[in-house]
Order: sequence, then C-alpha cells, then structure tokens
Amino acid sequence: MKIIELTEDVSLTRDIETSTEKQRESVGAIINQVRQNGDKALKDLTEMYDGVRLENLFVTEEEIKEAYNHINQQTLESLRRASKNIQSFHERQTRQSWVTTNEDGTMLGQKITALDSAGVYVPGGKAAYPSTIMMNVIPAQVAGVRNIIMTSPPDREGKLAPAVLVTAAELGVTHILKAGGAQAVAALAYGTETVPSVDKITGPGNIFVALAKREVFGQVDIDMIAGPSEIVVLADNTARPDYVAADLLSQAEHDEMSSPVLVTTSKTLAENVQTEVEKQIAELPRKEIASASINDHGAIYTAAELDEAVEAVNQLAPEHLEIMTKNPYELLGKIRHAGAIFLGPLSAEPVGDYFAGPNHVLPTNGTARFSSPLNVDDFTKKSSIISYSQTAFERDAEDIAAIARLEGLEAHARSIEVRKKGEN
Ligand code: HSO
Ligand code: ZN
Repeated sequence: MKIIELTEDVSLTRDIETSTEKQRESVGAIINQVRQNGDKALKDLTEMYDGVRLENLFVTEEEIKEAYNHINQQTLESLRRASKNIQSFHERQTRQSWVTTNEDGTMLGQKITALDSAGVYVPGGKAAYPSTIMMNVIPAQVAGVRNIIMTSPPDREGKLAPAVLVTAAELGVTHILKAGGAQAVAALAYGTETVPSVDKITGPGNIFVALAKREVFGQVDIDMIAGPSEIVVLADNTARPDYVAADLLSQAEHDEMSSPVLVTTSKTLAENVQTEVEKQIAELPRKEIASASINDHGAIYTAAELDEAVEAVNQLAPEHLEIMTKNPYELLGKIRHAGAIFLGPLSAEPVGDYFAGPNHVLPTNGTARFSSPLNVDDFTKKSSIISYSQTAFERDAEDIAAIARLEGLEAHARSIEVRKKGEN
C-alpha cells in the first residue's frame, strides 16, 4: 500500500466507472424487449444471460420452505437480531404529516404518504447479501410500503440462494421474482403480464443494472447509483495498526475497485499499517480481490496536522469514515461529508454493515457531498395541503392576480378575481 505525503498537488479525486456505448445500447435494447414482450422476453433473456429456461418466474412457497433446511438455527437468530436493530433504528426516522392553522383561518400542511410499491434488486451469486435485503426492505416496510417485490437472478438450476430466500421470508417478502440484470429492472419499471410495475426501484447491481436504473428513472423513482465500496480511516498515533489494517481490508475484499484509504498524522502508524495489511491480506480467502483493491485504489496519506487530515476526508467525501483518534468526538463537528461515520476503536465498519441499525446503503463516489444513506423518507412522498379562508382570500387576491399578470397569465388572475366578494 503506497504512502503518500499530503501536499497541495496530491489529487484526491476518484475515477468513476463509466459505461461503454455498447453497454448502453444493449441495456436500451433489453428494456425495449421487455416492454414489448413482457414475460416471454423475461424468460428469453434469463435463458440467454443466466443459462436457465424458467417455467415459473416467481419463487414458490415450497422453495422457501426448502431454503430453511439449508440455514442453521444460530445464523437465523443472528439475522433476526440484526433485523430488529435495523427496524428500531429506521422507526426513529418516521415523520408525521402536519397541518398548521393560522389566525386568518387558513390551514396549510404536509401529508406524508408511503409509496404504494417498491422493487428491491438483489444481485446474484456471491454478492447476494442477506444484509442488503434487510437494508432495502426494512426502511420500505417502516415507511408503510404495502407491495414489495424482490428480484434476483437465478442460478443455472433456476434457484435463488437459500440465504436470500430465508432473509426475504423472515421479513415477510413473498413476492420474489427470478430475474436479474436490465431485464429485471425493466420488468419492475413497466410491468409484465405477471410482474406488477412498482413506483421505486432500489438495490445494488452491476453496470447493466445501474444503467437500466438510470434509464427507467422518471417512469419510476430509483434510490441511487451505488459504486464500489469505500472506506477512509482517519487515525492518529493512538490507533492500533492491526485494527486499521483489518478494517481497510474489510472493504477491499468487496471488489477490485473498492477504495481503502488511511489518512493519518502519524508516520509510524502509516508504516505499521502498511506492514499489517501485507500480513493480513495473505491470510484472506479473497486475497486476489483485496490485493487489487489495495494496490490499485488504496492509499495511505500522511498529514502534518489533524486539521489537514480532516480537510482531506471532506474532500474524499467517503462512503464510510472511521475515526480512530485520541478523541474522535471532538472531530465529528468538522466532518462535513461522509455517508456513515464510525467513532472509536470498537465501531468497526462491519458493525454498521450488518448489525448496529443504520443503513449500509450509502452514497459513494463523493456523492456524500449532497446525498444521504437510504432511509425511510426514500419510501415516502409529501403532498402539500392548502385550505384558504374568506379573510385570507380577500386580503391576498390582489397580490395573487398581480403576480399572475406579471407572468402574462390572465386566466390565472381571473380564477382569483371570479371569487372576489362584491364582484359577482
Ligand atoms: N459495505 C458494503 C455493504 C455490505 N457489506 C454488505 C457486507 N455486506 C457497502 O456499504
Ligand atoms: Zn461491507
């Protein structure tokens, strides 16, 4: 892992994965195919990309029952405890509708309504994470979304992983579509004979899923376009190098493109973490992926002062930030951009990935500058409420008509004036 001294000409910007023209064309074609041919297109595309011809596009009750035979009781208990924590955290995010009545008799307000339906995309193969199912489904349920459809690509035998099925079933999700890629996104956005269209599509996926989500945005809402995982550890000489190295590697093992970064005021820590990373990486089952991430997208930055280190963190605007300094709370106020902030030596990033309660679907690629973790609000929308009284109307009519005429919109002005007392 390279050690770089932070100077003014060190660039902290990160390359964003871009799509090719060919990928965009193929996604467009897949979406059209599903729009035109519905279930048949879904089956044809699943045969082509996942290597299996499906009779039934949806998971059956028997398949769910069977999946439970492959999960041991202890794992099930762990999933249940995690789910409980995630639920209680998200319950704190719920908002109430409100109205305010003014002395002039007007009533104004904001009505909060859950989306009718949501589709959750779950990647296939090894990246089919039960934790991600919980992180997407639970906020939707807490918001009050009634219809939740999950979709995930089947394996060559037409099956979904038992852990995926059991997690979904534990959460009460029974509508599970066996489809992946752009075709799954298209089916959720436009609906088919058997797949109902949804209002919002959330969940991570490969470049084809990301492009498809971008393409159907407007027809439906989407959560975000998530990039590879990122972690920044901000540490001083009080941090333990073995903890720091382990946490950097926890995100490095996600993807060759993941970015594990240490920003530190201690040159000794920098060197010790460098050694530790080499030592620990050798023992990891996913060492090829982790090494690629560490070597190509990892870095250790050394800063002269803590303030300089904090500034670098804000520029990086990481998905995850761990602060392991003498007094992490002191720095919290200075952190402006980070998806999730982990304070102190025991708040390891995987505590948040799996268990503590906050959502692990977080802004990546510097988008923490302007966006937030997935949350209950993402599954609700607001309607404004306006009720005008006679007093208020008489008082404001002239102002309203004046602004209408300023805009050259005479019919607007007349819609006000037709109601004015004494004029009709
Ligand atoms: N750290 C990932 C989420 C995850 N980790 C799922 C393990 N499973 C992105 O925030
Ligand atoms: Zn993770």
